[in-house]
Amino acid sequence: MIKAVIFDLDGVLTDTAHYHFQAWQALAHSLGIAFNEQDNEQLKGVDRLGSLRLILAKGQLSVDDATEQQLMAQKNAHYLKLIANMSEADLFSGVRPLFTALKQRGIKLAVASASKNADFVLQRLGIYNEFDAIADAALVKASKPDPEIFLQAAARLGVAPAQCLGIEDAAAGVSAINSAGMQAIGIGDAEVLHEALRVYPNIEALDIATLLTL
Ligand code: G16
Ligand code: MG
Repeated sequence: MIKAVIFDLDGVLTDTAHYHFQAWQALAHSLGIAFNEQDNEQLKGVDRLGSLRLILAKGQLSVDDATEQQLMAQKNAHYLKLIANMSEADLFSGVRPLFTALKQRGIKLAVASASKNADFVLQRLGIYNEFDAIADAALVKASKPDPEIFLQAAARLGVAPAQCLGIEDAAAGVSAINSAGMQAIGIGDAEVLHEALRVYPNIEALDIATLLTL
């Protein structure tokens, strides 16, 4: 019986996954490294340093620590510009009704996001206060696919992992949910997210009755 739903943020509740892609692509191109949406699938849900290292490895580049810091700052400055004007209108449709339906059934809600910008985005979307717990990059050491962030969210909710359902748009995130001993729902491409129990093209398509029987 599901007692809590733990949502990924970027790509599940709003389209920031696309802004992350744009900012990483610009950085990769500035380094002379080819980078397209397919390459980006590997980066989804992966923290900032892990993402940078995947791009550098693709270009067979190695840089010192100071340069890594500078490149991450460059990407984040670009990303912050892209999200500066976000508002409640950027919340994916279907999210509010889903939250309401889950709350009516006494189900707790949490966020598990690898992003250091999660609080800012949640506030912009007007949903910061909707959650019983928020686990973000500031709280955990290990990046998805490690289960740590989902386990932290469950611990903060006081719900056993087996009674949690996680919703993710990233292959690394689905692996993290499975490793945490939770049920995984994917949002996006069924091939990319084949480790999930069920995959829906977007959050609006998600069928709550089915979810709650899992
Ligand atoms: C997100 C994105 C990733 C991004 C990571 C770190 O995770 O999916 O693409 O690299 O956060 O973001 P930042 O640079 O803002 O700290 P999630 O878990 O919300 O999908
Ligand atoms: Mg995501």
